[in-house]
Amino acid sequence: MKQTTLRMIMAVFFMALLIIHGFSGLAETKTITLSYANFPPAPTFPCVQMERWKTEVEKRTNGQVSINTFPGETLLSAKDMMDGVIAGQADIGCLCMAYQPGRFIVTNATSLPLDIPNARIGSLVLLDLYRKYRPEEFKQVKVLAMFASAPSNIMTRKPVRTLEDMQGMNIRASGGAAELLKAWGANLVGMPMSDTPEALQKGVIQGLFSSLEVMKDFKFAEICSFATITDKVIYPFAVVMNLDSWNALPPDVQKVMDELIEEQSEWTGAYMDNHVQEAIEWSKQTHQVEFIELSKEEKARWDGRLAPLIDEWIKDVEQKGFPAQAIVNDIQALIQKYSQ
Ligand code: 3IO
Repeated sequence: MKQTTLRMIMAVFFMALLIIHGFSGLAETKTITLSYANFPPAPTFPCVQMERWKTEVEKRTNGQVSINTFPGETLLSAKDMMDGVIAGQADIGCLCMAYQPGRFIVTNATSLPLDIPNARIGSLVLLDLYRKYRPEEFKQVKVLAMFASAPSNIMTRKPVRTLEDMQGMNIRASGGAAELLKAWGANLVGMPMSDTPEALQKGVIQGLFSSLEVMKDFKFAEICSFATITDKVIYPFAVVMNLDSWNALPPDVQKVMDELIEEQSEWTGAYMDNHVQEAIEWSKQTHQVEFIELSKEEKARWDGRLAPLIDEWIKDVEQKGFPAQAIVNDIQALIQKYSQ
């Protein structure tokens, strides 16, 4: 009798174990699906980093999370990205902060002519700056990564060898980069990168000011036979997530994404720097693009035009109530830190 009772208790115990295990198994297999919106086409670097992040998250969560990516403004457009993510039209979105300079004042300070040497350092500087200041405009989202393009160069249909060559030319840029073009005397045309291929094709613009990998990724080398090397100013990007979507994630998934923030930012910068080199070679080989180096005297003239920009920015932004001088000092110190 005692034996039987013991066996029964054991049997009930093991059945309970099986049921509990079965349920937790079910919970594990229930996948979380997230949408991730992006503005440029799939082959470009913001989308390459998006696919890399998707792969890493899916792998590191053992398939618990599944990401659906939407490149090329198929879910949200370049300028709607931040508001679209806040409103929950996408769970995650990748945006270029230079397209809304007044909205992202602190992070866009990385687009001042402070000579960030490459995209890897730019990305690390930008992420640190964000983490130090935690600007108000990010309070409604979770930041998943920040990264920078490589320093910008002028890509044009006609050669630009002197400041005079650029006068009267319509050249496209956004944010901080646009201020440089104005200082050099070009006709600035402001628009997101996603609108640039059509504007170039139609002749609305005769060139653009951005990082050189676009010569290959957007095939701009087919139209722009010349690139003038300035190596000035990056464009800052952010990957943001809807706060409700973030708060609904289990802690282990949040941990995976948190641990990816810095790694993803640095990975993207390093990818960009390598890809620029590849695109330069491709543009020379495939489309005989001429890369123009400014003479020493000419470069001094170009740099001279930029000299007032930082002080003007500090004055303007101090008036808006930001610690502008401290922000500039921090960026310079961070460039030093990551250049060692
Ligand atoms: C950029 C934006 C989208 C796709 C590729 C890109 N390479 C550099 C940028 C920087 C940028 O946002 C811009 O508008 O030049």
